[in-house]
Amino acid sequence: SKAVDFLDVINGLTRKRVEAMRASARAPGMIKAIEQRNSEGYLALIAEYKRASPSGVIRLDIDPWTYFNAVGQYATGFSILTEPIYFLGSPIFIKIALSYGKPILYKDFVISREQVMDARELGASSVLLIKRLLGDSLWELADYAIKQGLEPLIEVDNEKDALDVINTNPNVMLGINSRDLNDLSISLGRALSIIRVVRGRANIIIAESGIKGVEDALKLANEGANAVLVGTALMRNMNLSRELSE
Ligand code: IGP
Repeated sequence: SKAVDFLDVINGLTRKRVEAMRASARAPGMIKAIEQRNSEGYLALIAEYKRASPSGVIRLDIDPWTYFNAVGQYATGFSILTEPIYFLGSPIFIKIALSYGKPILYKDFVISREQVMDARELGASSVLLIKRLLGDSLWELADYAIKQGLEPLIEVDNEKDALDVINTNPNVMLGINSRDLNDLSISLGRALSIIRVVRGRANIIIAESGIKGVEDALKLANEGANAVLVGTALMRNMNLSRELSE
C-alpha cells in the first residue's frame, strides 16, 4: 500500500540525513578549485541548491542527494541556501553536501559573526557577504571570515561597489549579481558591463543569477568571468550541468 511505500522512502532519507549530521569534514577551498578549472581551459560552474526564492517555490521534489549526485560530477563547487524563510534552505544541506568533497558556499544573508561561525562549524569553505546589505560592516565581517579560514564571496550589483571591493581587497572572490537586490529585476547586460570594468583587476570573478544556459554562460566567460553560479535553471533541469561544464 501507499503508506508502506512512504515509510520506506522517508526511512531511507532519514538514515542518510542522520549520517550527514555526523559529518565533520571541511570542504576544500573554492578559489583554488576555480583556478584549477580555469587553468584547464574551462569556465567553472558553481551549482546552487535553492528550493525557493522571493518570487516563489522553484522545486521541492528534488532532495539534496539527487541534486548533488546529478550536478556534482560537472560542478566545480556548490552554493547552498541556508536561509529558511524565503529560500526554504537549511544548514543540513551543507552537511549533506560535505560528502561530495567539493567547495561549498554558505549562501545566506550574513549580517553577524554568529553566522560566519555557523558557516565554519558546518564545514563550508566560503561565505557570502552582500555589500549592499552590509554597508560599513562589510570589511569587518570579511576579515573575520578570513581569520576563521573561510574565503568570502563579496557580492555586488553595480559598478561603483565592484570597484570599491577590488580597490580594498582584490584577493577576495567578487560576485557580480545580475539581479538588482532592491527591485529583484535581472539584467545580464548590466552584469556584463560591470565585469568588463573589473576584468583583470579582480582575482576571481563569479557571475551570479539569471543564467539560463550555455549562451549566457559564454557571454559572461568572454567578458572575463571565471565562474558562473547557477541556481534556478539547474534546479529545473539538472542535465544542464553537463552542457555548462563543456
Ligand atoms: C542564483 P539563479 O537566477 O540562477 O537562481 O540565481 C543566485 O545567483 C541567487 O540565488 C542569488 C542569491 C543571492 C540568493 C544571488 N545572490 C543572495 C540569496 C542571496
